[in-house]
Amino acid sequence: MIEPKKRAIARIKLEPAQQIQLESLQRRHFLKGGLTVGAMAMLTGCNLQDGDQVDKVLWSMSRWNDRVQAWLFSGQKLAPTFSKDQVRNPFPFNAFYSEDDIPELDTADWKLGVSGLVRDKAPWTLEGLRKLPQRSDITRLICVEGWSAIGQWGGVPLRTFLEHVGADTTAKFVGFKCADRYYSSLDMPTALHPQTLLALDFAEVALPPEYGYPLRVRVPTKLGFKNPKHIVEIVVSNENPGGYWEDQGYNWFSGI
Ligand SMILES: Nc1nc2c(c(=O)[nH]1)N[C@H]1C(S)=C(S)[C@@H](COP(=O)(O)O)O[C@H]1N2
Ligand SMILES: [Mo]
Repeated sequence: MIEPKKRAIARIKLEPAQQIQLESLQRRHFLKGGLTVGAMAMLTGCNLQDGDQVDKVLWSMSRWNDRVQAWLFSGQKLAPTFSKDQVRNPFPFNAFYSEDDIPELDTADWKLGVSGLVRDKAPWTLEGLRKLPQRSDITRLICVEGWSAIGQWGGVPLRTFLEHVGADTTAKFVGFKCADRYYSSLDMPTALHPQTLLALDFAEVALPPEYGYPLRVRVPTKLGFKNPKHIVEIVVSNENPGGYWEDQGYNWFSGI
């Protein structure tokens, strides 16, 4: 049995004065068009290294109304990209368990299941995914636990994949199930966003186990917990599939 580790964010308590300050900051940025990953960098100081502060902002952000944020979301806005020399090495590992419990998946057995509102439900192999058009972006992953890091992820744009399997792209959600009991989901506009990838590579080589071998979602317009690793199934649905952290009170939308 994998022991979940403690989440720093659950322990955050704000002083009343801090609460008021944060709320007014949020209101300002909210009215400008929603809290973007970029605006969050501003709110939390430029390097996003101060765990405490990031936690406070994000925890307050979690109480925001998902529906209002979805309404503000354009589906088009691009996340900032960086240069190769800005990539963090080694990249931080994070999961609800420690590094000792990273699932080790066997390439030979691995298949990606496809279910829900799609024309073609045949499972996919790694080889099949490699044959689809690929894309690579250098972007920042931001975790609610108070760290962020720049990395390079490459793979199949989720949009390309959804088109290939004949997904109903008027459906509301795309859900992901992982080999480690983790799960998450995206709204359809985010699933179709050009930078949202089914990532096969990190730093131009196949994803190592700690970063989600053999396949993960990389969505730079969302927070880290919406980037599921070790995915084994994709479901297209009009019912919100939720997520591991989302179902424990984290803001479902969590992004721009
Ligand atoms: N399968 C799985 N995916 C997961 C998680 C997890 O526990 N299991 N943790 C999420 C969280 S909270 C973060 S911040 C990122 C961390 O990705 P990294 O290990 O590549 O830095 O993975 C996300 N995807
Ligand atoms: Mo995270």
